[in-house]
Amino acid sequence: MFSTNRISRINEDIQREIAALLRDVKDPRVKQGMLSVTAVDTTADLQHAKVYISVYGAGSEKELMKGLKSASGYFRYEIGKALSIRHIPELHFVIDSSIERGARINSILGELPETQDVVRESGGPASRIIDAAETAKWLDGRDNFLILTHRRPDGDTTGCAGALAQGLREHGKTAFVLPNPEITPRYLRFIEDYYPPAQWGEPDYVISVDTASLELLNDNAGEYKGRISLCIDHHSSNTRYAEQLCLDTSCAACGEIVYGILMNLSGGIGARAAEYLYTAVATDTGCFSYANTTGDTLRIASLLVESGAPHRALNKEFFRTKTQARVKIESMILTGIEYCFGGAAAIVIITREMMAGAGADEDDVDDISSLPCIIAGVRAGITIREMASEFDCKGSVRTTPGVDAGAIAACFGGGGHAMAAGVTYKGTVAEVRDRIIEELAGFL
Ligand SMILES: [Mn+2]
Repeated sequence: MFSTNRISRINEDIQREIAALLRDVKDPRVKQGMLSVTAVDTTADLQHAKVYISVYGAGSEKELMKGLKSASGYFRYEIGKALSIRHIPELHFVIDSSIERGARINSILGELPETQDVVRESGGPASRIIDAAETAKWLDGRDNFLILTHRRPDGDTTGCAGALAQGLREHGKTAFVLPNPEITPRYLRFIEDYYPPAQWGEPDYVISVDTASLELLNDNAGEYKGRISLCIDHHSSNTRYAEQLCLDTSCAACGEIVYGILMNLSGGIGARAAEYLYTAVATDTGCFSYANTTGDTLRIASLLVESGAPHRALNKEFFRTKTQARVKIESMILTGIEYCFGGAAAIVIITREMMAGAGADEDDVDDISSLPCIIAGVRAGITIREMASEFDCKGSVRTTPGVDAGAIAACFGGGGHAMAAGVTYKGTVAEVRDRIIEELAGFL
């Protein structure tokens, strides 16, 4: 017989292993919906283990159980390789319908990083890391929320904010989105219906979405910066400024995390929130074509479509439609493209003069930094953009696997993901270009 401590460690190990292995199972019966392993209960003699599975999304639980049963030999074999226990218990899968139980352990969205011993950007101790189920529980017990979006708002931050506000309202809560002064017409409709009325008082809880650090918030969010209760994010560069952080860096879009939270909160998602989240996920993945797209991304997108997201119209609107100004600026960019390192890097520059010449606004250059990476052989695509003045530049780094965009950006004090990162630079576009080429030499 094993001690309770030892058994609970074994339970955790088995749970973690099965959660990871589930991603590799190809059986379509197991692939339906979103699965999470909420708990494992192993008998003291190690003969049997109950594995509690929670499932979101359509599909037959009966078929799922059959699929899991047929995969259990594979699970036991892999667990045997990973864990040093002399007997691998027989696995018995049980559907766990209790959200309470799910709240205790893993989210559907995988393992969360350990809380690091850091001081929060806002001054307090490091954020407490919570998963989607815990986040839902936290929201469920509170009310009167204000949601913040980031500077230069994109489809992910606005889609998440709108969906969260909508989902919270459908759940009987009061929720608003702080007006974003930099919002463009492209994404306005996702948040403007949730702007607080003039007579609204103070929020009780402030939430930020898709926002890695406090400096990414607009000035009008200033009064809330020191009191953000919850941050929902997928950036590994998150500075842990909020009291609680629901972070999953394996997600291509923050929208995937918000989906998990709303499913935990209400067990379903309405058509409006589905539309917003589909946009969030689609725009952060270049319509599911960037390398950040995972099976989970596609599964969530499919569940969002089933919940009423008008994917055809959204894909047409966001990916198959270009303004004349966009076509013009793209043609200017492509004409001026510069190759370095034998074509492994492509650098494009967008000056204010080019923007004016094309008659382009912010919406017209949305996600333009993905452009240099469409060229064959390019492993690092750099877009340098002149911003408010000629000494005020923004660089975007997009890379293919194996070249760390975040590390390149870090040379300039910037940050982001492994394949997409950004920097701001005080200097001219020509200076940034020279410095980036210097730094790139170490990466290509
Ligand atoms: Mn995002």
